Amino acid sequence: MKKKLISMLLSATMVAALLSGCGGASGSGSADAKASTAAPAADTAASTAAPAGDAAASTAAPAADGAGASGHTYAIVTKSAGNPYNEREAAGFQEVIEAAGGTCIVQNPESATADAQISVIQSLISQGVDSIAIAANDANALASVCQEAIDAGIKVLTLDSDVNSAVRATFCNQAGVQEVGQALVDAVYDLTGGEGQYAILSATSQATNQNAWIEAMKKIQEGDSKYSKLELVEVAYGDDEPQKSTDQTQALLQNYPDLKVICAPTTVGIAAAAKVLQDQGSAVKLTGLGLPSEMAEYIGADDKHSCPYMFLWNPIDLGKLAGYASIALVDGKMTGAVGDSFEAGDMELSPYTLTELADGSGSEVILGPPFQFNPDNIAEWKEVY
Ligand code: RAM
Repeated sequence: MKKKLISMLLSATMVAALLSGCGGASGSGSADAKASTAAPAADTAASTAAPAGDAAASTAAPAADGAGASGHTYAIVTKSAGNPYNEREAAGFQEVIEAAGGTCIVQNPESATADAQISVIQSLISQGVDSIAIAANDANALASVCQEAIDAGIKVLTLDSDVNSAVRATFCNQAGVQEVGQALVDAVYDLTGGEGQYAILSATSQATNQNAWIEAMKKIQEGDSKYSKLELVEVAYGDDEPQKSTDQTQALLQNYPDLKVICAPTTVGIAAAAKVLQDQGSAVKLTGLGLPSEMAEYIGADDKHSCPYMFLWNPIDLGKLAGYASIALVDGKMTGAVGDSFEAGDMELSPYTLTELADGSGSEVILGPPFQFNPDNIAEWKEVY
């Protein structure tokens, strides 16, 4: 236990160091890069669903196989700036690229829109980077700029939120869409007592990942009479902006006096909603996808806490996975075809194999299952991410 705590503190320090070296756009040539290359390669305590790992073994694990990364430039484009989830994702990516001797460019667009990403991607194409990993704000609006990048010889992949699968090699998916949808519907079922009104507070209306999870929730609900007494009254959009998410939460409370639960499948939305509900002493309960470090004060089983439990995965590991996938694509060790596999250093499930998307249109690689955070484990995990 002691070892685990030390390891988590190390991990938290590592993330802090990485975040401080990971501004709007950072090349690894800067002094900032030292912070991340000096950090330990990995840490089991920060791994997805394994709070009880033996940390000593993993901190001693070797860094990424750096062959081929040196001399190459790998970019990551997050959904938007100012979102701590995105910062952790980029930190994991940067750690892997720099440990392998590559140059990392982190781009956080000003807002969570396709337009903001298009101009950033166009500039990366002009710079002649070797790969671009994108957390997409829109599946289709980014298609032509992704094609432009591919035509320029750049490897394009996605993480967190996909584009149309025709215009990227593969998608680093944080968890199976069906698994996330099922976890959320079951949480809503549990917290409503199996019947009554609930609302969803999402990110942007175009976000591929949130839309896929919401679609999965609706299908699961429609397909099983167990859920027939649940009523989804509205899907509201807070655009992954704290203020808009706060306003949308207040509007939901006002418009639906019988509302029992809000489900927010976005770390920004859930944190904003948690504060509104807890400050107001509302009886409406909250669940969804949240960062433990932002949600710890709202998680609890009693009436004083707005969120009994929620889910997520390790965003640092998701960034790391995309880093390793980028290196493998640039090295020519994989093309993104279903069945391709790639080494991911000391990550728990390495080597990872690309599997087929549910609709058969392309490949994805899944980080792991969603993990539940509750009053029993939140104190431990809020230190990690
Ligand atoms: C927000 C973003 C991100 C999503 C998480 C759960 O930070 O919308 O894309 O994966 O929430």
